[in-house]
Amino acid sequence: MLNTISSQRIFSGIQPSGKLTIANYLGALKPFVELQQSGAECIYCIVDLHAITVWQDPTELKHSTRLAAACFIASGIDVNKSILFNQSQVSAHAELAWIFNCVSRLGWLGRMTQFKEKAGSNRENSSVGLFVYPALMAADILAYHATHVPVGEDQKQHLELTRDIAIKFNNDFGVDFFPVIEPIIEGVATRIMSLRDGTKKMSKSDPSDLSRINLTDDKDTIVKKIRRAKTDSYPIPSHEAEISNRPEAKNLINLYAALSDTTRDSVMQQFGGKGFSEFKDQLAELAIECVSPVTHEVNRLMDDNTELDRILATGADKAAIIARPIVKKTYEIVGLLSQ
Ligand code: AQP
Repeated sequence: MLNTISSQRIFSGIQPSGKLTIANYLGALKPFVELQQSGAECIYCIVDLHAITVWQDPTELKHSTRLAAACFIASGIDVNKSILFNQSQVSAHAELAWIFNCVSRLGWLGRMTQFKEKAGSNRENSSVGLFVYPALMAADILAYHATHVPVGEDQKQHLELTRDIAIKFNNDFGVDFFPVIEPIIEGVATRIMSLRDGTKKMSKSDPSDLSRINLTDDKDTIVKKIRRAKTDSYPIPSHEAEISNRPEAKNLINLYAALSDTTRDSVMQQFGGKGFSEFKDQLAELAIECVSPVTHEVNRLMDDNTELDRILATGADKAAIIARPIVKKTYEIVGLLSQ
């Protein structure tokens, strides 16, 4: 798919809700770079307004936003080819989100599994922002009339909602204004799981640092985390049929396949029947090979906050030029008087 969409407009984002992980790299940043290389017009956003749907320490949030920007650039996003900015600097996102809050139905939002997972048993005490998160995500994408959105598997339901919102808006107002977007969810890295629990996705906000590999982890930390990754007491599976009830084994095999650009089958052919110890050492080596150059560059970029802030502000100016007329036209369609 990647090579057939060079004439399209790509939008995607990452929350600065912690340190970016190897799952964010494999599931998002790496495909973002491939899309940039395909020649498509790419708009990448650090979605800080999404991050504050759960509590963020203000000083930490600023740091995490710059860190995320550094991770994008260190992973290969070229700010002269792609637009990179943080969401709160472009008011179109919040403005369009309000319109979409009025288009979305309570029932649609109530069915979102991410809300149910994040709100957990404390639903009554979760923020309204967390509930309407998917309407803001629809605004992020549709403010640019983006056509394609690369994401990991966890965002699939939100993208279906973006399609529903675009269709309902167009029907309600009798227009053909918002595009019905196509998700791009490809490869073995679309759902990397926690190193401590193969049934939970790897998340930058997981309370356990051992559950994930951060893009800022040093070599020793990566080795330690992979050695301590949960496995079972059986040998490595040799066939697809043997992994269905072994989430931790499946996850490490997936991670190996993603890092070595190969398939799960070929990893199982190489290691099937062996113990996890040698496999984990080789997996740690691959993870270090992937993460170390990024970490090195991130550290260099984080030495100059002024330059990172300048890059984000320049990106925001470019993004606003695209989004402003789309919001203006939306207001006109809805019947809001504006200059
Ligand atoms: N485990 C994952 N495997 C593959 N892709 C993943 N992504 C996230 N986790 C995985 C992809 O990374 C992009 C950015 O995600 P996000 O920051 O917007 O929010 P998220 O999906 O909720 O990611 P996290 O790391 O789990 O953040 P927190 O802990 O704050 O909720 C998306 O494309 C996502 O699919």
